[in-house]
Parts: sequence; structure tokens; C-alpha cells
Amino acid sequence: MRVQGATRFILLSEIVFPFVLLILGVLLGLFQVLARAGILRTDGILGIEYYQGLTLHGTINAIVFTTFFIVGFSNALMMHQLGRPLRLPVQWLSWLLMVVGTLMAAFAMLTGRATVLYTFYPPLTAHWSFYVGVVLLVVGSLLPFFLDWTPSVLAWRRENPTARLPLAVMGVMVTFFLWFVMIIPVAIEILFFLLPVSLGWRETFNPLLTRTLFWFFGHPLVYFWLLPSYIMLYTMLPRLVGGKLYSDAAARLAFLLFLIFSVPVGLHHQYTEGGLTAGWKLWHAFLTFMVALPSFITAFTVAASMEHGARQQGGQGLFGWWAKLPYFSREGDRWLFAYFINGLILFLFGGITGIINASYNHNLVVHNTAFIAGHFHTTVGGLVTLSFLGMSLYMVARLRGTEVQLKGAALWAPYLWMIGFLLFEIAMSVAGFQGVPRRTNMGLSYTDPQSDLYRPDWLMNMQISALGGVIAVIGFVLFMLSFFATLLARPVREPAVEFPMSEALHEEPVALVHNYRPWVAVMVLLIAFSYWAPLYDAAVRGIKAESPAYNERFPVPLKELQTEVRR
Ligand code: HAS
Repeated sequence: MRVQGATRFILLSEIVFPFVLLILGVLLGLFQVLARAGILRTDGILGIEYYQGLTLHGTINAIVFTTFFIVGFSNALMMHQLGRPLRLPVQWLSWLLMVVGTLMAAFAMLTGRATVLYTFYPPLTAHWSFYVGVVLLVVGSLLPFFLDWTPSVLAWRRENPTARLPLAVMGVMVTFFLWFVMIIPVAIEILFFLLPVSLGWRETFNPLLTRTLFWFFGHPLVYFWLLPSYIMLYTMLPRLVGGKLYSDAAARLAFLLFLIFSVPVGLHHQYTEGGLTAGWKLWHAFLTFMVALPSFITAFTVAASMEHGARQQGGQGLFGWWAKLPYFSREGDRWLFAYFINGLILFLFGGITGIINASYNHNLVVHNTAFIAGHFHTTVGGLVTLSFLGMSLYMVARLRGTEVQLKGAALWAPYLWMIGFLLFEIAMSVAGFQGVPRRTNMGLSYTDPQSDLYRPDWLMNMQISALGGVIAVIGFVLFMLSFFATLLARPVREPAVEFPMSEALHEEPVALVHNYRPWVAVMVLLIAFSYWAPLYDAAVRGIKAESPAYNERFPVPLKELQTEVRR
């Protein structure tokens, strides 16, 4: 599908703008690992203080880069799959809100007014521009879903009353419906508590309630990141390996299971928090195991699709077919496979560590340790980032009408990223068992021989994790070279929106995966059931300590400390 003018500008900038910010995010990640290993012993770099850098690293990489990419990718995919142009007024407004929101949040973080980490836990308080920026980014990201894709899907349905909704379209709609639902609690947190305190309209907030609202959003957020990767794995990866998607119904079932299980699990981030009843934590633990189910389905369906493709290429035997996958192929679009397979390898570790985190009693060993950082660098930092990077390069080449440049660099990048983060993950997991904390400038404490806090037994794993971080950053630099060379190369064909879409091998006639109403009903009921009591605990009868705002770099209006502890 040809693309020109404003549509092309919007799509390209939704990929390129966050990527430029990601460069800063990745650099600050390098600073983190070097500081934690005691190689850098400073409380800042380039004028950016350690926790300010950690806030920028988390917010840019996990919120800004992901949100922009997901909107840009979904815009292009919806155009391609439904064969309809984008509604430009909606897209301009969405683009403007996202860019202005990002710049406002960036201003607050870069000037030290929002050193609150990406979880913005109260009583840490940011300047109002940070919260308003986040709100604008989120509102902007939702506009295309409501005002562009939904009307397009309805129109498509009217024109094709008997056809099945394309799998990729269904994936995008589930992702954004989930995004809309999870935004509700965090919007309440920001609009009713954080923003009023930051502006001086309220004096205190209740940390337990605001954290509970945050994790109501915070865990489904990870599936907002993951589902676009799954769309690529189901609808594109099979074609790249010369095969077909093994089961269309299994893919749809996986998306629908995410719809019902992604949200009511947030208490697994709060197992150690007082004031919430143990029984409800256990209930959320059970549901967390349920949300791993669609990922298990994905593991088997994707493996079966790869096997089908490899056997079409002559692969034989129980394991021999693995050798027929295009690990280092430069032919056509097959280079993209390297991004998916390396992401999948990392996600095997991300999945196992996630299940360890989810286990109520194991979590007590790993919570707030380096283990958690290991986990999320193989999930959001693994499969999600690699598939987003690979697809960014693919889309930039198509939208500019250029060939992918420096294909060798583009091919090696995901392998280095995978090796780096595998090393990082293993070292951080062992370190977590040793008790190494997360979110700590260890270069000025535990890995500094001059410090009273020095822990020589923690040093080796921190150094291995730094080595992993350096290898991954070398991979990122290779990617960056290929990305910019491709962006700036001379066009050789018409700019287009194109994707390597796969067919399905089996399209089972399972009515339930085509009827969304019962799934949405179960989703709403399960969320209501799982959250009414924790919210009641947090708001009314748990540890209800009203806390004043805290920000060391800008004064938050505050009259006096009010603490009220109730049973
Ligand atoms: Fe998580 C904390 C539990 C998935 C991200 N998670 C985090 C945090 C982040 C994060 C960012 O229960 C930190 C938040 C913070 O700052 O405090 N997580 C889980 C569970 C899953 C899970 C059960 N997480 C993710 C995904 C993320 C992500 C996905 C980002 C995209 N996580 C937790 C818990 C905590 C947590 C607790 C709180 C910990 C604490 O105490 O603070 C599951 O969804 C995972 C299911 C995954 C699988 C893997 C399937 C494998 C596949 C690959 C197949 C490979 C193939 C190729 C076919 C079951 C699909 C093989 C090829 C070869 C060559 C071998």
C-alpha cells in the first residue's frame, strides 16, 4: 500500500522520534551497570544525577519508546490490513499530544523536577509538568483507537459481514482495549492524588492506595508492551521462516486470555506490603499463573510454526529442523528473523523468572533485589525491545523506500543484545539471591572498597552484569548505524506500508474466539471481584497513613504532616 505526505510523516516520526530518545535511555542504562559494578564511582554523569538517570532510563525506554512505537506500528498495520487511509485530523491531534506530553515530561526529568522513577511511588512527588506530560502522552495514544481504528473496523465489518477479522487487527484491538481499561486506575491516581498534591491543592496522599492504583495499571502495562510483539510472532514470523501460522484459533485464544487475565494481578507487586489482606494477595497470585498460560500457548504455537517452516525448507528429524531456520539470512526480509529468535530465547528466561516472582513465597526472596531487574531486561528489555527495534528498521526502510543498509550490522545486533542480556540476567538473578538490592548506586556504597558498606561477595556478579550491559550496548550501536544509514539512504522504490504477513495452516472453526462479548464480560467481572476488597483495604481500613509529598529539588507546598493510622 503506497503512502505519502502527512501520513508518511506521522508514521515515520512515530518510529524515529522515540528511537532518538531511546539512545539517551540506553546510554543511561550503561551508566547504571557501570555504576553498580563500581567501575564508575560518581553520583552522576553528564550533569545527570544517578536517580534522575534511572528515572529517565525507565521512563524513556519503558513508557515513551514503547508507547510511540506501538501507536506507529498499529497505525501502519491497521492501514495495511483494513486497506483504509488513516484519518488525518485524529492522527495529527494524537501526534501533537504525544509529542507535547513527552517534551513536558522530559523537561521535568531533565531539570531534576521529577526524580520519581518510572513507578512514581508517593510520597516521591514530581513537578506537575511530569504528570500532565504523562497524561497527554497516554490520551494521545488512545485517540487513534477510539476515533480512527474502531470506526474503520466497524466499516470493514459492514463491508465484509461474513469474513473473519484479520488476526493482526484483532491483536491491535485487544491491545488497545486493554490499554484503555488499565489507564482508568492510573488516571485516578494521577488526577485525584498526585497532580493535586504536586500543585499544592492537596496536602497529603495515601501511599498504599496510590500504589495499589499504580499496580492495577502497572502489571497489565507489561502486556501492552508484549502484545505487539506477539502480533509479529503470530502474523509475520511464520512467513519469514517459509511456513505458516500453525493455528489461527490458538493465536486468537492467547489474545483473549490476555484480555481477561492481564489486569486482576497487580497485587503480585505488593506481596510484601502491609495493609492488604493475605487472601487477596494469594488470589492475585493464582491469576498471575493464569496469565502465564497464553504465553505458554504462544511458545508452543510459535515453535510449531517455526517447525512447519523449517520442514518446508527440508529440515528433518526431531531436532534437525532447527538448523534450517534463517538465523543469519540476508535474503529479502529474512534478517528480521534474528530479532524474533533472539527475543524468544531471552523471553524463555523472562518467563521462568516471572513465574518465580509470581510465587507468593519465592517472591519474598527476590522482591526488591537485583533479580527483578534481571527479569525485566529479558522481557521488556528482551523480546519486546528486540522485536520493536527489528520492526522499526523494517518500517523505516519501507516508509522511506530504501534498502536496509549495513545488513551485517543489523544482523549481529540482536545476537549481541541477546548474549549481553543473558549474561546480565544470570548475574543479576544470582546477585538477587545474594541479597543485592535493585535501584541502588552501588558504586558509592556496596561495590566501593573505600565504603563502610563494601560487600566484596557482591562484586563479581555486578561486574558480570556490567560486561553483559556493555555487550548489549555494542549491539545497540550496530543497530543504530544500520538504522540511520537506512533512514538517510537514497530511496530505490515507492514508499509503502508493507508487512511480511503469513497465512494460517489451520483455521479452526471455533466460534468462541470470534465472539468478544463474553470475554469482555468475564474481564469486567474478574477485575471487579479481584479489586473491590484490596481497594477497600487500601482506602478505608488498611494502613491508612496520609503522607506529605517529598521532592528534594523543588518545594512541594505543605502545611504540616498528618498521620493517621487506622486498623
Ligand atoms: Fe513481570 C515484575 C511476574 C511477564 C515486566 N515484570 C516485573 C517488572 C517489569 C516486568 C518491568 O509476579 C518490574 C516492575 C517494577 O519496577 O517493580 N511477569 C510476571 C509473570 C509473567 C511476567 C508471571 N513481566 C512480564 C513481561 C514483562 C514484564 C512480559 C514485560 C514485557 N513480574 C512478575 C512479578 C513481578 C514482576 C510477580 C513483581 C516482582 C516484585 O516482587 O517486584 C508472565 O507473563 C511470563 C509468562 C512467560 C512465559 C514464557 C513463554 C516463553 C516463550 C518463548 C518461547 C521460545 C521459543 C524459542 C519458542 C511462560 C513465549 C526457543 C528457541 C530456542 C533456540 C531455545
